[in-house]
Amino acid sequence: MSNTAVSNSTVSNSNDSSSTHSESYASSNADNASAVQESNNEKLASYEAQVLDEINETHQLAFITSDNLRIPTLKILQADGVEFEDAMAVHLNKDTALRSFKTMQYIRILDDRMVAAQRQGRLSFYITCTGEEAAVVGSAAALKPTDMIMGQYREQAALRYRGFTTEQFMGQLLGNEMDLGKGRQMPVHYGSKELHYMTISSPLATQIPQAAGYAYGQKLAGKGECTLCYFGEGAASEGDFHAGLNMAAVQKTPVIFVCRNNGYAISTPTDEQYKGDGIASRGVGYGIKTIRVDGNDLLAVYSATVEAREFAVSNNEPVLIECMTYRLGGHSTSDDPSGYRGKDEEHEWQKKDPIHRFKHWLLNKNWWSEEDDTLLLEEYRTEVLAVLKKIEKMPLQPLRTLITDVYKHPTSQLEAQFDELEEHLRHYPEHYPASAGRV
Ligand SMILES: Cc1ncc(C[n+]2csc(CCOP(=O)(O)OP(=O)(O)O)c2C)c(N)n1
Ligand SMILES: [Mg+2]
Repeated sequence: MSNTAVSNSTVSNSNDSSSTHSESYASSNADNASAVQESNNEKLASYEAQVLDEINETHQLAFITSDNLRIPTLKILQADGVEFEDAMAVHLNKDTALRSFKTMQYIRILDDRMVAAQRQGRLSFYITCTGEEAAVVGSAAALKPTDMIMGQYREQAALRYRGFTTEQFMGQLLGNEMDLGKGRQMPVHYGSKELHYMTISSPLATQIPQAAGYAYGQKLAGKGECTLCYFGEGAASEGDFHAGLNMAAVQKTPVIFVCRNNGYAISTPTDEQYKGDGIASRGVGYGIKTIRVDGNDLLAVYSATVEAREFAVSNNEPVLIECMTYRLGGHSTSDDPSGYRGKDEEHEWQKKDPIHRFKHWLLNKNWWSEEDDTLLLEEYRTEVLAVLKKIEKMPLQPLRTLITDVYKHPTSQLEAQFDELEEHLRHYPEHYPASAGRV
């Protein structure tokens, strides 16, 4: 296979400013996938031989460029939901396939409705997973339920896959008495001890070294569990990304790093974020087993994560999966993408919708029908709207939860501050109507 094919498949991650994330990504196809892999393996082998093997010295001056390492993208499903002819065999059973599909459909509806609720002033803030559902659900579905998940903030679909309820989502979004986090966090900072989903903290990339450390604990515990850590390609510019990957590699900890490369960090496109071959090439740099997959192809993401999990747990080693995808919505409800990207680009990616693609695969297998789909969507829409109406009437958390459950007993300083707070609210009730009424 020619080098052109190799570089075309990954050129979006190169410094070629003439190509966009979407154009270049589309040009990859599975006809050349195995040849690309072969060619890539050869290159890797020769790269290792030349550079990594100390015995193999060179006496000719030669720099290594990013062309020496072009990582292909694993694709199994075409945009119409038909598997590529030469695609690897996929082992996804019907139950997991349907649960994954329903989770994606549910999250799409939840996201749409919550954005609408924010526009109506019923929520203060929201972040959607729209367009990235397969990257999140495909990876979460490959885990054991007791594996830890550490997310960034756009992975609510993984939490739903594990059974987070509509009441729990909305309790958190409204910070009311249904909220497991007791109203202490901004909306979308979900967490569930029961579902092994670490509470989100939005300072970027902090979850990455934490995941390396948590997985180190799992290795010591020896129960065959691992941690899956999500982050965006923008977060991979943080120092914590490098510290976390290096630590996981050196300490040999069973952590699966899943980068959602969705083309943007708020308004910053990937070609202003990095110059090398995406995020995957960095995994190789840290000595981590790495793969790049089509993040809009649930079968590719699932298959890669199954293998990654098996490898991580059997060898106590990290794995990096880079999912090439696209953030179809705004960064958050505070963002308007029309200021920094065109509609044409969005339309191109709408054609690659991960839900549409997987649905057609299910229809072709006769595991799903259009009637099933209509009923399911109607059921979810009704549920989401009914639960929102119910949950938004619930009272907020008692004010005192601000200081309880932090230390075993509130410290005298916290008690003194709380007294001051109550005093303040009594003085200025007009500025704090919701809280003051309950002091
Ligand atoms: C340490 C830190 N710096 C900056 C921010 C502001 N911020 C929030 S999200 C974001 C972009 C992250 O992009 P990416 O990691 O690609 O994730 P995506 O939103 O695309 O899923 C930035 C800069 C932050 N939360 N934390
Ligand atoms: Mg991003």
